[in-house]
Amino acid sequence: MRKLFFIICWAIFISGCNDDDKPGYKPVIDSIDFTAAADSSSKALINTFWSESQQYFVENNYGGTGFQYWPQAHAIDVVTDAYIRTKDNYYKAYFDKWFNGVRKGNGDKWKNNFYDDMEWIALALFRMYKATGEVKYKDATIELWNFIKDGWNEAYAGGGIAWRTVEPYKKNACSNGPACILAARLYQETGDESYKEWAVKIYHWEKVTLLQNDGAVLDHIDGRDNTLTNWKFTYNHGTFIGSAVELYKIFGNRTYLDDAVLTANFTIGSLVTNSVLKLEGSADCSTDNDAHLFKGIFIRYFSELIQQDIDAAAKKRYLQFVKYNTETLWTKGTLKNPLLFGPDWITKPGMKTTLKAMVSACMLMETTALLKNRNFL
Ligand code: 7K2
Repeated sequence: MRKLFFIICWAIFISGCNDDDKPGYKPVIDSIDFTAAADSSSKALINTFWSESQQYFVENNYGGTGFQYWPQAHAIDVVTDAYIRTKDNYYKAYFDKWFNGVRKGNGDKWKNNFYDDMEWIALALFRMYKATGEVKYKDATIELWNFIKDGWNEAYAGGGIAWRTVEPYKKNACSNGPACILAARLYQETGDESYKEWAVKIYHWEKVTLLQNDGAVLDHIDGRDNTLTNWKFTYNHGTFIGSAVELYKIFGNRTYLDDAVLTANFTIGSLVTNSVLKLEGSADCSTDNDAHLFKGIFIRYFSELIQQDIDAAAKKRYLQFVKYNTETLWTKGTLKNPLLFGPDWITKPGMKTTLKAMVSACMLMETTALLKNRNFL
């Protein structure tokens, strides 16, 4: 009898351990308070990088006070994450200041020569609108959308939104994925069919042109001779996943989820170092580097996929991946006093870091707290 009892206990223990034996699974620890970690990360972002006199986030923590448009979007996205999660007016208080400071920093207008930059800002404004109901954020989103859609042309590469106004032939993943997400969200908000048509058109162009059979999303195509540049950055995979998720929400067609899962599998299998999203750009923070922001963008849209009705085993593996990345960042890649993140989630930064590196890691911390709050973790 006693023996039988032990056999049953052993069988239960073994079945509980099973998943950890599969490739891609890592044993995890449960000691981190993800909510507290996200609170301190988002507050450190604000305390270290927000300029109260300029009303925007400065570029680094070692004296660079310059303005760059696109990281502003991702920095306020972290504040929006924190506000949605906590409903704390401390975070909300930054929205209006940011709205004024960023428009001013961009030359007293929202328009910019980079289509991708306008898209990031528009996505951030739209989230601010959804979180607060403040109509001026929505109006600015639509103002930006009207510039963004002018970036589409069929003279080169059969379609797609150009990366920037002066090169109508260069069509990049970073100027199409976010545009599709934006159009799809504006359709869901307004019911205006033209947004839906844009979202579908952009998605299919990106799928046919930049998506590979293994799920990789190539960086761009030059429509003058249709050469593809095969750089594979995490953020481009993230925004393709995000656009597939938005279209799935609209149409309920599982092909979109299948596309997203393929690209998610490619990213977590190939764009990693020991199961942690890899360092993109240089390890050095003494010069600015756009690539330092990429991983957090992937995580934002990857987490949207996790929250859909996908295969249970994939969902479990994805959650494990997010958790392992967060644990690694927090235990190995974080300077705790003062709280700073660098561009490599496996390595502690020195005292110098950039807004882009900081924001990217903060997105991971906020995402993990959100998944925890929603009982996914
Ligand atoms: O070639 C583009 C883009 O396709 C590529 O992924 C990156 C790699 O470089 C340029 S774009 C540089 C930044 C400009 N605007 C905002 C960001 O989306 C973009 O990374 O570094």
